[in-house]
Amino acid sequence: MKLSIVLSTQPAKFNAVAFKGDLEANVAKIARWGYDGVELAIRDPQLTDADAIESIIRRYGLAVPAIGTGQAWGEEGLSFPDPDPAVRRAAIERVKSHIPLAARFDAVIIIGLLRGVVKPGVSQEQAMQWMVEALQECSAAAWPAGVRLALEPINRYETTLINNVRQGLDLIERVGADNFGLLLDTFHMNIEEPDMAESIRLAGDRIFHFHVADSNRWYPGAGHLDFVSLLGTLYETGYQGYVSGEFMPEPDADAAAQRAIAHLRSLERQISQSPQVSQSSIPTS
Ligand code: LER
Ligand code: MN
Repeated sequence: MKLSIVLSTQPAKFNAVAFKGDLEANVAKIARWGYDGVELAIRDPQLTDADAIESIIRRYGLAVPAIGTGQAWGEEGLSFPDPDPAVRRAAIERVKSHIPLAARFDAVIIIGLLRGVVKPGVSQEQAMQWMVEALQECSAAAWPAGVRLALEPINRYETTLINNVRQGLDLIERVGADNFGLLLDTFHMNIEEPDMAESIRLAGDRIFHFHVADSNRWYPGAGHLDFVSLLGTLYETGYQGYVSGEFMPEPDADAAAQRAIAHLRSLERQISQSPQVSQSSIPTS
């Protein structure tokens, strides 16, 4: 099982990112605890030193399976369905600006809250249309670099645009790009999916990335989700990617990260022995 954890490269308000601040110190700890990768949350690639980030991460032997873009919404208000065309354009250009770094690491670009919310005066259908057009443009720009984009269904309290897997699959149809898929997050799924395992099966080979948090958005093991069933079902789909921790820094970031990996590794044998999974279909670290 390949495990990663979300790490922010710049200060941000989003509270389910456990690690912020000194990049090298955080990368060193994450590697020492046994993670295989770090998922980078990057607000604006132009404000980061890609060579420096790459050299630190490679020095510690970690992979970067995904790059999160939501801080451009959280900190700057950029989004695909904004009524202001300049904001929509800036959101699209911001996603495109992640492509070179994503290509270096073979990382998926995450479209979480950057897809936005429906603002007053904009209809749901207009917002959807702008989002589809933006995703088509970004997927087309990423294709020559071999980069994939993953949209994350997010619970209803954060957006009305794509809350569940079924809507995500309909969106994939509308976007019509082979390098566009889904990121499933167990926290959002626990709120929105009638049957989480069934939704994982439904998403199947369109799952490009996977976030784990427990039912309370604390580290896996702190709530009541059944990770043996969920991850067993994930690997049953043929998923070979990373399982990435995105949870609250509770009781503190270090404890949460260590408890998460201890819990998930302790379940590995059970997951591989669950009826639907054969050992060979779980990617090894
Ligand atoms: C980001 O991955 C996420 O899960 C969202 O809750 C962001 O608000
Ligand atoms: Mn998430």
